[in-house]
Amino acid sequence: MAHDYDDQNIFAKILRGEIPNDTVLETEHCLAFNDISPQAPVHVLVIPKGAYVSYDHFAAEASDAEIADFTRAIGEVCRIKDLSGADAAGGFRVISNAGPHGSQEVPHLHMHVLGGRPLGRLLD
Ligand code: IU
Repeated sequence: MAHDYDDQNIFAKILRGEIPNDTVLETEHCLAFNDISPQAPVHVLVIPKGAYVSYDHFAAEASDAEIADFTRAIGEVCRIKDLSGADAAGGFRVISNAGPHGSQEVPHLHMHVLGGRPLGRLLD
């Protein structure tokens, strides 16, 4: 994937404080906020503060500290939103779209954390 970062994308503006967001969690290297158009009762986006377009870009260029923080932030969102239970109401999906085939709309890496309803099977 091309990794040219457009610093005018909407999440860059959110990170610069130019546009408000509904924050769920902020860490040293990440921000998590409620999706503006939720596809499930819980729909949180977790983004790194660094300028990464997609997961492959991030995995190649981010520091170990950024990667650890991002990974833990996603888990923390699951805990905050009470998605981690093994009962019938528990469970979640973490997904990241990349590029044209992935239908990525915002060119700043984001993980969707979805839950709060049965999500169906993603892959058959
Ligand atoms: P995608 O994976 O790039 O397709 O997802 C982009 C998400 O960003 C999508 O779920 C939008 O609802 C969400 N979003 C947002 O939360 N706030 C915004 O201002 C904009 C998009 I534009």
